[in-house]
Amino acid sequence: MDSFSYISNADVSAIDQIHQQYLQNPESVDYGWQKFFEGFDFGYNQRTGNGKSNAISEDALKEINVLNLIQGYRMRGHLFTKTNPVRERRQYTPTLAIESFGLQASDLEKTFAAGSELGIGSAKLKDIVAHLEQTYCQSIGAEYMFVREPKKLNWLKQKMETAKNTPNLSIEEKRHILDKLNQATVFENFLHTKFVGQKRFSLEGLETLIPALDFVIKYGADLGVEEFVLGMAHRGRLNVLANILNKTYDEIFKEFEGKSAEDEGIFEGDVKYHMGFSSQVKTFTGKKVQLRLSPNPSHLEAVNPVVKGITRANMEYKYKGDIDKIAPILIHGDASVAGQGIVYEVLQMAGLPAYNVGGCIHIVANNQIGFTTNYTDARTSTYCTDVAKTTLSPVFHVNADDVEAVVYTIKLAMEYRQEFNSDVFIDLLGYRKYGHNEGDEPRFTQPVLYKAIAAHINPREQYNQKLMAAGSVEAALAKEMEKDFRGLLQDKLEKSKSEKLPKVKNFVKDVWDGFRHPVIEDFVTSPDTAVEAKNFVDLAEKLTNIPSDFNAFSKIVKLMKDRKAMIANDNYDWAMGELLAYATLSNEGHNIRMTGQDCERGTFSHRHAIIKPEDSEKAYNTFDSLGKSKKGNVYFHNSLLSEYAVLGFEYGYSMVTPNDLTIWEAQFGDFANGAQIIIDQYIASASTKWKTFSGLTLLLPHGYEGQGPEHSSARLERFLQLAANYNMQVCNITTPANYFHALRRQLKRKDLRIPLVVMTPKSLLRHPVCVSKLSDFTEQKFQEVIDDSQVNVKDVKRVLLCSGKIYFELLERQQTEQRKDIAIVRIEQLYPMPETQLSAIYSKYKGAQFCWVQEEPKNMGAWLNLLRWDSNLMLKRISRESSASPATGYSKVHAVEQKAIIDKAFTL
Ligand SMILES: Cc1ncc(C[n+]2csc(CCOP(=O)(O)OP(=O)(O)O)c2C)c(N)n1
Repeated sequence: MDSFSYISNADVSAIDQIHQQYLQNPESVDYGWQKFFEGFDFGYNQRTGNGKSNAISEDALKEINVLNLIQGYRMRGHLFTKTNPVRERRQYTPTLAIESFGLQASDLEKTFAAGSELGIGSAKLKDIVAHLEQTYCQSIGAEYMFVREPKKLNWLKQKMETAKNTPNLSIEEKRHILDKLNQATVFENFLHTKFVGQKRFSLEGLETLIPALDFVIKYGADLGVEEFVLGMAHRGRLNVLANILNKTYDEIFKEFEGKSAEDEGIFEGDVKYHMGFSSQVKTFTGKKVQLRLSPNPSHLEAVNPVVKGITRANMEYKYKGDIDKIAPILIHGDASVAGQGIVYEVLQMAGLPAYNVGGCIHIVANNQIGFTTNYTDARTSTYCTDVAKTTLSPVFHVNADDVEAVVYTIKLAMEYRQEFNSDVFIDLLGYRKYGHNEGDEPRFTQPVLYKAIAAHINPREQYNQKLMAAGSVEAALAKEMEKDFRGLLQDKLEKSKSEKLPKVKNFVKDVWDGFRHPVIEDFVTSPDTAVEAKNFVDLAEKLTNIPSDFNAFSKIVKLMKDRKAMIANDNYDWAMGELLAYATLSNEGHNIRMTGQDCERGTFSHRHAIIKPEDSEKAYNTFDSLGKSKKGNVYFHNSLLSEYAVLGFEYGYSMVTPNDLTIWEAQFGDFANGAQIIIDQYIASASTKWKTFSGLTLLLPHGYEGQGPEHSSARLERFLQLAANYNMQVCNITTPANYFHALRRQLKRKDLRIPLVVMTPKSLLRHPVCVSKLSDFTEQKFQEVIDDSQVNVKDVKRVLLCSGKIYFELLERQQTEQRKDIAIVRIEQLYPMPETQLSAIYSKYKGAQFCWVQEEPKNMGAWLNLLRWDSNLMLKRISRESSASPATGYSKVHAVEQKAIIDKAFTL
């Protein structure tokens, strides 16, 4: 299809029709037409003195052409900008020449009412074109006409066309920009000469990122932002740390010298361009702003949901829900923003009630290359930012050499974010002066581009020349700035040689003050998590009440009745154990947040935390029945169909909420594999790499019930393989009360928070034996190991050690065969291994044979990990044989395999 259609070819009668429609109801035609006919009627009436117009002359039609020209610039002007500092842009057709719109050079001097559409009133065509060229085709390319909400669209149009997208900065601001550019440039150059060949992922070619950030913080502060949470990858990170977050230069130099931090314990650190940092800075106009740069792994874009989660949690609690006081800034690479699916997942979250953070400022540090890969191999889309269109977020492509345009655009973006609380993108188009890192030779792969780059003057020099030419600064100023700053860096370098690195600080230290890394002693016994019986029952009663004016669905009425019966009969099921953990924690003032696919009801229909009346979709949170007993918020949110972004978000949320319980539930446990990056890079290793803490809880349905390969295993083995340094707790729990205590324990360790991974049940949710008594909740605490209370030690010849759901199958056989010679002992926590409790079991059943029974194949489940603990255990394994797939897809085969395991366990 031709990419464009022109009014000059339009059917006049069709326009007439629109005109007639407009005369009847102006609102019924498009906004552009409304504007046109307003002008047209006005002109016509002026000429004829007549109130009515019925026909359109050729002359008047040209007004439509001009209007269409204006629309053309708005829609496609970004294709014809001067935004690429080092390359010719691709050629797009048709162009925006007036001829493309049915206009000729002879029309240039004619006056058109359509000029009022631009806010300049009736104007000559040549002035209209100049206005459009200045607005849409210089250093800023605006993509925004896809924005559907008229309010946003008109706001953007009006802002850009009034200012002609032309910066208007004071001398003071200009000097400040020069100063920031000077810092950015000299800092890189200094590192380049002092630490030759060391990787730093230089910002050179995109130095204007530094004034851009400096000004977004300033403008943000002017508009009420008190805190920014930033996420970015390697490129330019050191420069941002030094020149935006004010990490001291000597600290950075020490890191270059390879000095380790004065740290004890299990902290292992990370390379300097992954570490997080936070500081309070003052804008150059004197306003205080809190900045936090989240640590990030090498996995590009993984930090995005984490930043959003941190922002959301602080927005909710620190800023009492004021969406305008805290804002996230994500800095992307051009290759990664186009290539990584997590970017899309995170964008899709932006407007959802569970994840909204009031809009994010996305900046793409676009150096037009990904490692050695050209954009032609890196994406199909025209721009690397095209994903922004999925959520109709405006995008501004800016020439990174034009620092004033960059500053102007960042201001516009910041204002847009505050005005509409939605996402906005800035594509900062520069280049990369060196290779991917400083040791890389870029001419292997981009010989032509790098010739152009070698001859290119850096943005600071360009700006300096521009200011000098305009008489805004004296010739000596830039030189002085450079000399002074170089001198300062040299001093800091000298200083850095003498001392060790100070202790690394958690980038949310203020939140985690008083918390520490775990040590072995922390796991000898679990903290007290029991609750008072009267309170427990009171909360249970309240939780099972349905408000009298709530027209509940009959099955919900029955469910609540059944739950009430559990209280009366003293046998609480899994759901009650779980919900009462939340109720009691809320009653003690803790907030609870659970998200996950379909978690409000629960995939297996066990939770029903949020219910709907029979005749409407209006949700009722059953925790509202707690009334005043609910002291902390209890939120359940069905998530979007994502694992990676959702888990990342919840991880980020938990990074700043040590006193709240944050939970992510996977639909089936193995779907967590879509979020493996978050599990590997954050949950398992963040505390040892970055000294950050989290008490995030993962609920992963797990158990072999003949449901096939995808729905049986939460891949317990992977979590156990990742487990070390007390980085997480991995549990496979068999009783509602123990689950209750495990959840409560998350907040009851005095000065520790550790992620908890629970293999949660499916069939056990309704298993008649999988119930707990009131006293289990009120007199117990978490039991890492549960011994067999039905056997006499002296009779026992074999001890079956097991974990999770298979216990109930073993128990059934033990009971049917009335076996007193076989004891079944449950290991409820598989990491940290409850060594003390297990030693007691070994001593107690000394002389008996110990077998490990698992339903997972030999190469999965806990087996291999058990060998890691004690190769002398001489444990005998009873399980499925090694298998490439977690489970059979045939339920009959499953039943045979399962029976074989139980048979073997009971055959001495
Ligand atoms: C998910 C992921 N895949 C691959 C890599 C390896 N890698 C590191 S940087 C890079 C190129 C990134 O290009 P871009 O996003 O344009 O950022 P730039 O380095 O050019 O600033 C690659 C492929 C990575 N870090 N993460």
